[in-house]
Amino acid sequence: MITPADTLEALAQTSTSRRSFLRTAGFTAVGAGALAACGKGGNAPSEQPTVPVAPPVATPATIKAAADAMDAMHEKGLKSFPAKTAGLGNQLLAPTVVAGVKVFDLTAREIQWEVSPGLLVKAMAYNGQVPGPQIRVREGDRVRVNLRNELTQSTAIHFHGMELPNDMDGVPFITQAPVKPGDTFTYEFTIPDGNVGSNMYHSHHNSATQVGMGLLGAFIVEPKQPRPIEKVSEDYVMILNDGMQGYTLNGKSFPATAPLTAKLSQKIRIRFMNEGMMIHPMHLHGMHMTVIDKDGWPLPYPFRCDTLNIAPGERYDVIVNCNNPGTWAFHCHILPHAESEHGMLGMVTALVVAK
Ligand SMILES: [Cu+2]
Repeated sequence: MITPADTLEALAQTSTSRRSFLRTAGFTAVGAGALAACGKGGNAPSEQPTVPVAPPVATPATIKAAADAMDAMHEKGLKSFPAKTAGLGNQLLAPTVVAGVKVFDLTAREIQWEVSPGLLVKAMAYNGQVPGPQIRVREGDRVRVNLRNELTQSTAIHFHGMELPNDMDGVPFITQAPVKPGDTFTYEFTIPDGNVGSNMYHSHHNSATQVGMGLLGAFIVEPKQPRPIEKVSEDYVMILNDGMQGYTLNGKSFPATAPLTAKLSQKIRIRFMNEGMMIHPMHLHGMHMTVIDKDGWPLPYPFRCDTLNIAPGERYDVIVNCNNPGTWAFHCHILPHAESEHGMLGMVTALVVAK
């Protein structure tokens, strides 16, 4: 696991070890834009750009040249945002309704996933998506999830935050046998009253690898009676992850992350979900967030903040009153998760409030 301390140390190393760090962390600072700034393409280690440094005897001209070269890399990265990549995760999965039961079919298999432009990583995915398809059900629904395992290892699904009968909890050797490669397992349950809000589903088997590689998704339960504060123009899900694919928001690293958009005065909801192994303090510029739910449970006293620390497994629901027009940076404030000398990377996106 890469810690922030490791990250800082790695960044302080020679360019050779920095290249290796960038590769293993799946860092995407060196996206197409940054590479283009150096007149190079691709992700081969030998093609990483060199960070400009002023020579030992610096003159105003060499200092300016080094600063200009670094700034050009930052500008290229930002100008390429939002960058196009193949594949989009967290797509709403419509159920088939069979005798009143909402049925969802999930197939787990290994795929290649484009996490940022040109950077293909090994992934384990439900239905070919990272994160897996978004499942949305309603309080009181009868739900069936058919899991087909096309991986080369066993797996299982845990419905994180749901208070289900024990045999539906999805933990191999505690509540069920592992679902072997080639096998199918069916989960079926009724959504308990009051167990609503932003929950998740993910593998609970070899999970540091399987969840890190993409076997996760949003499991959202809509309440029978929404609160007035839940009336919003847009309902965004932001799933954080930090495994072998690098620092990602909804399976993509900057500049391939998707911006959040709103019109002036609209209210939006953001459902933060941390599926990673590190904390991520998410910071919004220009406007505050009002935190209404923790782990799907309404807070008796919603509170305001601009930086919200989200620990592994946690979910927070926030409302943003988009009353400040402009393009606002929105990023993890553990800075190596968001920026390097090459420019912005990883857990960075923007909230765009149109006039
Ligand atoms: Cu972070």
